[in-house]
Amino acid sequence: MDAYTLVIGNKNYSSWSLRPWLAMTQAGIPFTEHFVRLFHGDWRAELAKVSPTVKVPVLLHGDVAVWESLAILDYLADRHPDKGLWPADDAARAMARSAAAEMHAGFTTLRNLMPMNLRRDDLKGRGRGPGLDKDVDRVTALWRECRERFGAGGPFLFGAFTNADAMFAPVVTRLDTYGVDLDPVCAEYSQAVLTMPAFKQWKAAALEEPWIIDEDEID
Ligand SMILES: N[C@@H](CCC(=O)N[C@@H](CS)C(=O)NCC(=O)O)C(=O)O
Repeated sequence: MDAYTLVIGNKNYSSWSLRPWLAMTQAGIPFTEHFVRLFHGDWRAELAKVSPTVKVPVLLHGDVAVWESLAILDYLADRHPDKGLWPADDAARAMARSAAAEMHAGFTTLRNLMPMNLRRDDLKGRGRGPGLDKDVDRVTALWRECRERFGAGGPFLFGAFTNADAMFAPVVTRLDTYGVDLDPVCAEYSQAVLTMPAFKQWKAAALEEPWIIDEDEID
């Protein structure tokens, strides 16, 4: 079997890179990490050699390149059906995939006003602006619905960890970093993500990174 290489950007900032990295690490799917330091030196030229969009993440697998975080998660779920990356139950899987697609395509205001920054602990109460409440209300309602309908088997949206949690993990960090008050169900869910060993491993590496990027540059 060909080995996987996951091309990622700076762990402090690259919310899209976090998604497949977290899923692969949590699922125990081995991969080699190919780090590209974003917005430094010839990073675009380096990235252009492996990424059709000149963005991260990209999964390289033999002569296959998979880009877009959600497509990478789907590719992994297809190739590793034993890992439960999507819920087995049809209704749960439909909702998990819808929620993941909604995340991939949306929550733009939240993403713009609250860029991921795992190192900063001085941003509580910041990042507010027009349209934020609508995004926060929607994402928290969605998390509550997933938990209430399908979460009985564990602490994640669909009980056990799935790709849906990988997609929302950066939002969990943003609401935490910017000090958004959460209802008990969402607070408990957030803690489940923030304390999972794979996330802690990513965050520890992010805290070691010395580089500072203008957050307006990155999504
Ligand atoms: N829709 C893409 C978004 C990828 C993306 O925007 N990645 C950012 C880093 S988090 C990036 O590569 N930015 C570099 C640039 O836009 O030039 C995905 O889901 O993977």
